Amino acid sequence: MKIQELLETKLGKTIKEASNAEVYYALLHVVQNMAKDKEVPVKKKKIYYISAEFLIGKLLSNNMINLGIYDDVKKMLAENGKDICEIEEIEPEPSLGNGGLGRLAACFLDSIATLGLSGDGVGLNYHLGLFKQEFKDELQNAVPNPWIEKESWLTKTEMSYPVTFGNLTVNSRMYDIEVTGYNNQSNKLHLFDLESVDDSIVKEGIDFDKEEIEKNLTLFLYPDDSDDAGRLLRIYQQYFMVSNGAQLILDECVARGSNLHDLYEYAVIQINDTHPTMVIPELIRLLVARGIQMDEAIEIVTKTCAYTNHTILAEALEKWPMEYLKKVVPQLVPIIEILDDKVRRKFDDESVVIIDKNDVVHMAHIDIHYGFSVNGVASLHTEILKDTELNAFYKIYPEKFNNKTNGITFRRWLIHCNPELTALLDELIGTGYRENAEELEKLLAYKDDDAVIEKLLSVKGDNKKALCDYLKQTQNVELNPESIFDIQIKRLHEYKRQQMNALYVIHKYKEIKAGKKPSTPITVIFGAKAAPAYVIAKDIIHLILCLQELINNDPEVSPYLKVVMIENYNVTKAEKLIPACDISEQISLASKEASGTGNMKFMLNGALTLGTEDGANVEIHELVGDDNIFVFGASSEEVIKHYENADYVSRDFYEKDETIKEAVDFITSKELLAIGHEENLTRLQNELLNKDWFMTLLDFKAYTKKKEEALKAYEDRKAWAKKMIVNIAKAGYFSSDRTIAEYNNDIWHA
Ligand code: NBG
Repeated sequence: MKIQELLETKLGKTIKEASNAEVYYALLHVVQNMAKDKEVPVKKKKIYYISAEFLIGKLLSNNMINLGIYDDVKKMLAENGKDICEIEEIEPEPSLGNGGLGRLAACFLDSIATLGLSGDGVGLNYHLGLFKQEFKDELQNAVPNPWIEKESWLTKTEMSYPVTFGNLTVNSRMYDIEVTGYNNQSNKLHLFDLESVDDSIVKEGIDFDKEEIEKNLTLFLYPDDSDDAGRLLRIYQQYFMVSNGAQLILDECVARGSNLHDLYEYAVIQINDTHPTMVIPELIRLLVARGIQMDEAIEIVTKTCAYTNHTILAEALEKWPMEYLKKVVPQLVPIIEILDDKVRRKFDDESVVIIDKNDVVHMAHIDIHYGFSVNGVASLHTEILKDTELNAFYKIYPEKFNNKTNGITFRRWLIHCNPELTALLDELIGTGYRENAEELEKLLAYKDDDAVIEKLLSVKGDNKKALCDYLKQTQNVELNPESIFDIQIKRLHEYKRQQMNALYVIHKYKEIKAGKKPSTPITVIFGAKAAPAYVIAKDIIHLILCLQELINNDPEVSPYLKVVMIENYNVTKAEKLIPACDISEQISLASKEASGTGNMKFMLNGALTLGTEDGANVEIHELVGDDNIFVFGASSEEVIKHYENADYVSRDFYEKDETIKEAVDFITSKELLAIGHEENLTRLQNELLNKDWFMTLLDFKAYTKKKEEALKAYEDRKAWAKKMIVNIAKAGYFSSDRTIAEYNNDIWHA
């Protein structure tokens, strides 16, 4: 049957007669069934990607692109008076992730299916998601983000497993989401849930009783962990995820013919950061329960599990007090003790133990000793792991360490989000790049073609206009599409240094006030959620919102400079912002951003990077060459030395430099205090002056200088467009299809 007929049968009326919402739900149903028909037949080995986050974004268009029906459906809908973009708007965005780690997991599932590999995701079905960000009184407000509707991409399955926490046993429910591959088969994302979860226990904002495990277990991703109950809840969630995952994996492998002694020939488990680490002792426990000797069980599991590290920030390397584990997962405690004992017998080095002398369990250490692979997510990051952060482990297991530079799926981050650029590429270099991303290099042949340059600039201009319309509609801000769009969108963290960008905005504001006007107006766009318990991060948002209020309402300044903080930044908004960007802000303190993936999305969409030599920026720099990127700031070696010698004193920079002093002082100026709160602004200023752990003031001068250079370069439109071409052409390396092919060749062998 043709899609129109399928839809109309489902609708019970013609498409013309149906509302946009009715068409959306009918399409969802039809597309879901098409995906189910295409599941990858499992041969022997299957990949299990376990992750606390899957930031999958809206699925309708993505699935239609992957199934190869998008263009036809769009046309058919248009013939029936329906606009596909309006239908997309109906879909709620699943709130199952937080940032780069979760979006990476989503891109990886797409690429695993696209490469025709058999591989499923395993995670949790958070009812209220991370949280929804609202701005009120220039402050971030966190409220629940319910996203699950009666009809959705989730399919309730028959699968259920018992999971025991001390003297509480619960029975899970597994929900599945189809994961389509581009022109290929489909896999599944398995999300575990608990039927007793009850969102009515959420009272003020995102507060709820953290001790009612049966009601709160899968309410939120990363519930507040600033108290004991919150930290315990995180362990409950993690164990629930991995125990379900482990039971599912064992059942599936047995069904495929494994005798469990050969588990590693049937399954490979990729542990995405440390949240799923307990899958290791849990699998050992389950294997022993099924009659395998402890030593052999440990060996089997070690051959099955592989670990990806996504950060060197200490706060994110999880360590749980043994006391917590004894409360939540007493059955794992003896196993973790055996794992620790084995390590202690073999290595006389306190820095590699599992249970330290304070009785704290180091989750990453379990992964490294009892997994067969440890990978970082960009070259620089992996080198830092080997040389510094995990050096003691690298010395023991050099063969386990490997790099897998991150990637992004071009289906979502080009074909879907930037149809105009996609059409131009199709016209110029054919469609081969869609499956073989390296073919984007063919674009280099057009570097000196004036007609192509013209078209490329016009595509960018159209995308900027579309963003202006969207922001007018959604946030009621008036932007000038002729201005330079300078965008920084990512989670809010001091190491990512949104505060440095905000200081630049202050600097520019002061210049304009003093009569020095930029020749092309500048629009600085931010988008970021701050963890609700991260006080300084929320203060930075407050500063940006105050600047937005001050600057956009100052008739002397706003024709030349505007500031916009996107409310509730998410995947859907990223899809609108990235194609419209001119300057991509990637300004983390060198050594701190493991990779970054937004940097790759911007490059692919023809934005130029203004960045430090950090994470994957280093590889972008190598690919495009000095002339096509704006690089500044202290190197990772310098930064690491500053930390080692503890010799960075932010106040010295403040006192020695008039520009820095002016910008930092302005945070508590009468202009900003008239808009914002003294408490927040003062606290932020003090942090910069007395601590500045991520060395904002160290790089500030180099940053402003490089930014001015970029703004100047923008004026020569033709030269700028050539740089855009080089960036797009060289982005092929960052396809997640390349990353996944490497995971499969080097780690998974599926
Ligand atoms: C993030 C890093 C990013 C990286 C993504 C994906 C965590 C813990 N880490 O730099 O900060 O791009 O992981 O690897 O979210």
